[in-house]
Amino acid sequence: MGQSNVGKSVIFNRLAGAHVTESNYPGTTVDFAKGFMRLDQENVEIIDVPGTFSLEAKDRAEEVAVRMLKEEQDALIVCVIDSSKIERGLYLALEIMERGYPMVVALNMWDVANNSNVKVDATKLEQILGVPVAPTVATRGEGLKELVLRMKEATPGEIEKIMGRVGTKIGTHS
Ligand SMILES: Nc1nc2c(ncn2[C@@H]2O[C@H](COP(=O)(O)OP(=O)(O)OP(=O)(O)O)[C@@H](O)[C@H]2O)c(=O)[nH]1
Ligand SMILES: [Mg+2]
Repeated sequence: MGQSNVGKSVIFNRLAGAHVTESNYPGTTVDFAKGFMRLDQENVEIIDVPGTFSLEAKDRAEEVAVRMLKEEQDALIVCVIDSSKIERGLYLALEIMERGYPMVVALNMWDVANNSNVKVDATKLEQILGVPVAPTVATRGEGLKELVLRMKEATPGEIEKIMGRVGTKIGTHS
């Protein structure tokens, strides 16, 4: 899951490879696509959904994503965030964690962030969120192996703890 245009379909196509039942080409996704990938010697189903800003769907494409999340109660969520606009993606990430889904974050567009003045500290973000965070450049396939490896460590984020950590930081005056 993730906002629009962050690279979800590119990641989906790369992970599912030849095992895609219906493909979502890069470009705005309005429906979902399913495929399979190998994880721990098992074939697991993966689903590509349209982008959504939040879990309060504002249009039909967003509704597809939100409905899919509700239907797939035992899903592991890969939350894809555009590293160059990280604060926008965090809102959805927190919402997903609040619902109790195990999650990993793909900090995609890592190349774009690195070519700009945005400096993202993936390790720090991982410490704050308490879920695995992997930088990726989906179009070049970079970081995807690591992303898949980190999926095994995904546990539901403990939202109260995160709020505590965020709160501590916000509340600190120098
Ligand atoms: N530079 C760069 N471009 C990327 C990267 N990942 C994806 N893109 C490009 O970003 C655009 C959007 O990718 P999509 O995979 O369609 O994005 P999406 O999140 O599925 O978009 P929606 O389905 O509309 O929500 C495409 O032109 C991709 O080629 C990346 O890591 N770096
Ligand atoms: Mg898409």
